[in-house]
Formats: sequence, C-alpha cells, structure tokens
Amino acid sequence: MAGNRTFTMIKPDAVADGNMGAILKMIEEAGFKIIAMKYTRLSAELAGKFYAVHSERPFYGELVEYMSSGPIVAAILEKDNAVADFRTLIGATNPAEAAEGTIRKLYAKSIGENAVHGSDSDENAAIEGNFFFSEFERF
Ligand code: DAT
Ligand code: MG
Repeated sequence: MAGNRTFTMIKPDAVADGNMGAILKMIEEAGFKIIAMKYTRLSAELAGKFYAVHSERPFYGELVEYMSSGPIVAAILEKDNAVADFRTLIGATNPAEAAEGTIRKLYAKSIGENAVHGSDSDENAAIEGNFFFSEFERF
C-alpha cells in the first residue's frame, strides 16, 4: 500500500524569484497537508549529503553548488498516495518535458534549476524528512 507522506523542497531559484507563496498555494490546493516546514539554507556539505545518491552523476557538483546557493523551504506533506500524487503535481525533472499546469512547467528555469524537489519513493520520503526534521518537529 502506498504511504501517505512525501518530502519536498522549494529550491533556491523559486525562493529567490518570489514563487514560494504561489508554490505552497498549489501544494495546499492539490490537497496536501503541511505536516512540518522550515525555511533554511543548506551548506555545500549538507546539500552533498542530501544528494549523495547522485554523487557519481556528471551534474553532481553543479547540483550541490546550486542547492546551497540560497535559502530553500523544506516540508513534509501528507495526502493519500502522497509520493506519486506529488510527482504528478510537480511534473517532469526537465521543465521542457513537464506537463501543462505542473509546478515545474510554471516555475522551473531548467533541468538543473527546477523549482522543487519531490521524493521518489515512500522509503526516500521518510529518509529525506528525517534528514531535515527531528522527531518532535514531524509529529
Ligand atoms: P528529480 O528531482 O525529478 O527526482 P533526479 O532525482 O533525477 O530528478 O535528479 C535530482 C536533481 O538533479 C534534479 O531535480 C535536478 C538535477 N539534475 C537531474 N538531471 C540533471 C541533468 N541532466 N543536468 C543537470 N541537473 C540535473
Ligand atoms: Mg529524484
């Protein structure tokens, strides 16, 4: 059975462009409840740890530099079928391929600066939520 939580980040480009409120509104209007949320900035070291799974990919250095370049919003979201439904809401990694009306279609600049993160599995949603939030912050 699919789990009911996922993890998201509003990435530095979207926060810098003033799209934080619009993106949170889309998330809430799509039926996701915000369980935990923080406005913070990742060091390069923490961004590298968060994306360690991509450490062998050619874009890893660029990804770490970008994700530590400015403030982000991190949040745990709750909804039935959260992981899959959230991936549908954000759209394809590359905004050029993202469906109309998705967050990335509306707000992403490029495949690298793509406005939002969404977990790709229930297991990773839990790992990523735990990375940002202590037990008492994700009740
Ligand atoms: P997603 O964020 O859709 O789950 P991913 O897990 O494959 O995508 O990659 C993580 C992030 O790495 C992605 O949001 C942006 C960056 N990225 C992925 N592919 C890239 C590429 N070909 N060039 C530059 N950045 C890329
Ligand atoms: Mg991913």
